[in-house]
Amino acid sequence: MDRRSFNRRMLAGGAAATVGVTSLSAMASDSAADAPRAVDPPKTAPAGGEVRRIKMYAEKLPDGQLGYGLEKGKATIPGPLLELNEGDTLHVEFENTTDVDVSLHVHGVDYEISNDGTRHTKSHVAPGAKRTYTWRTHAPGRRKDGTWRPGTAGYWHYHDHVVGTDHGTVGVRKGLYGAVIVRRKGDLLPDQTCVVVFNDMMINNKPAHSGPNFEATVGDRVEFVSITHGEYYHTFHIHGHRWADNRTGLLTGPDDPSQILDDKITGPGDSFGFQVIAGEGVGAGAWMYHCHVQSHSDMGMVGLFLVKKPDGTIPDYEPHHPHAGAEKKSGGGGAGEGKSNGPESGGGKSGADKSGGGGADHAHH
Ligand SMILES: [Cu+2]
Repeated sequence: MDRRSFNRRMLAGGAAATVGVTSLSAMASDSAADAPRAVDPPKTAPAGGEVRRIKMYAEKLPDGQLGYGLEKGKATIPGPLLELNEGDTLHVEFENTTDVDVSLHVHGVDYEISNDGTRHTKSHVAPGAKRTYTWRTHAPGRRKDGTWRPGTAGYWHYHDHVVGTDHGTVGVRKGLYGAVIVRRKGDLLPDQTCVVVFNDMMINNKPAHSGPNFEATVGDRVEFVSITHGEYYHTFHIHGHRWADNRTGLLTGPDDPSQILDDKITGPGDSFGFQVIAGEGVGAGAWMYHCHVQSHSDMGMVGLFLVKKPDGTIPDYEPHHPHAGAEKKSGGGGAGEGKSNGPESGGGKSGADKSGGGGADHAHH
């Protein structure tokens, strides 16, 4: 993970306004390694056009769930985070190591029907077999008739479409899903990306009240991708941070009309994403994120965004006795079957869940 901009931008709220070019160059000549530099502009996405090839495996995890992985034996729930830039082409050499038919079906990007990952198009993969799925992306532009064609950029996702039923209902329930991010040239790149999948009454197929947690340091640019699967609607809410309700979650300037949110409703098949500056204006802390449907949060659809101070500490947070309200309650409402099935999933280390098994910190069942 690129930490170069580690806690620099935390100053943006206050000091940066008064730090002009002059004082910056003064600091530069001073070149003390620990001197705060207020403006390291974030890296941005390059123009697309690359042709990339990856291997992907569908695997049965030790606990009986299913996962996608980039290497054999390394499958996770969610599956690997796949990032593309508009114009890129991705060839996914897909191998099914499970004992049932599996597929890879993607949302948002361009593909020919033979790459649909559905049974009726015979684009699924038998046990032990391989297949290459090709996904393409494009930049926005004018069609010949003068109308505007949007680009592929967005927060998308992939999932199985054949395990259990012709809609992959069992495959998705057991963990065969992951995030796809397609960026425009110039989009700001985050320091890390956290993928949060509301799947029935679980988050990333973890047991209730066990996260996942995500760690960052104040000032980090952190990207969240929210995906919803299963039977229920959910609302994604995060404490202490807000985002813009548009494709990147960022305002493009003072006149950008996008609404600012800290809670967004999602239903099965939905995905969206955004970036925040960790702790901006509010500081370090164990900031809760959760589904805001009351019975769902009570039943454990909650995790922590652990924003550390530069010295690594988190105010008012004791990992083994979280104040995060994660104490077990006797599920109200009954608005769901509470399928908090299964033991710890294969990891949830998709792309960026840096906490690894951090959720275990407060896995009180
Ligand atoms: Cu919910």
